[in-house]
Amino acid sequence: MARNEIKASDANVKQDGVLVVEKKTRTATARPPFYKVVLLNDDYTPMDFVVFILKQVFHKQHADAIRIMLEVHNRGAGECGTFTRDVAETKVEQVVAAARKNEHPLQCVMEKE
Ligand code: TYC
Repeated sequence: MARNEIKASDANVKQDGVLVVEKKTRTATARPPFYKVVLLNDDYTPMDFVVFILKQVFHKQHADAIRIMLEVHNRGAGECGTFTRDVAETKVEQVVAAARKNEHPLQCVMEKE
């Protein structure tokens, strides 16, 4: 709808023959952008470590952690969750920090939805 078009829901009243349009205030809040956090496969990071990360950082149940780890292993990448930008950045940093501390090459990235 064009910006200045009068909506049926606007409260329209005539005062002295003049149409007065009382615009409804917008109440809907815009959804903040969300980011997918994605784990990438490599040939060296142990499967157990990836499962540990999925449980520790992404709060996955054991069965879900195994399923996501195998998806990454078989397909090359897999989604760990969707978060606001700050939370996604923190998760990526936590994964990469834990991986480097344990000398694993595991990569984790975020993608705008
Ligand atoms: N491909 C790894 C292996 O065979 C396992 C792995 C899974 C690595 C998921 C990274 O994000 C990953 N040990």
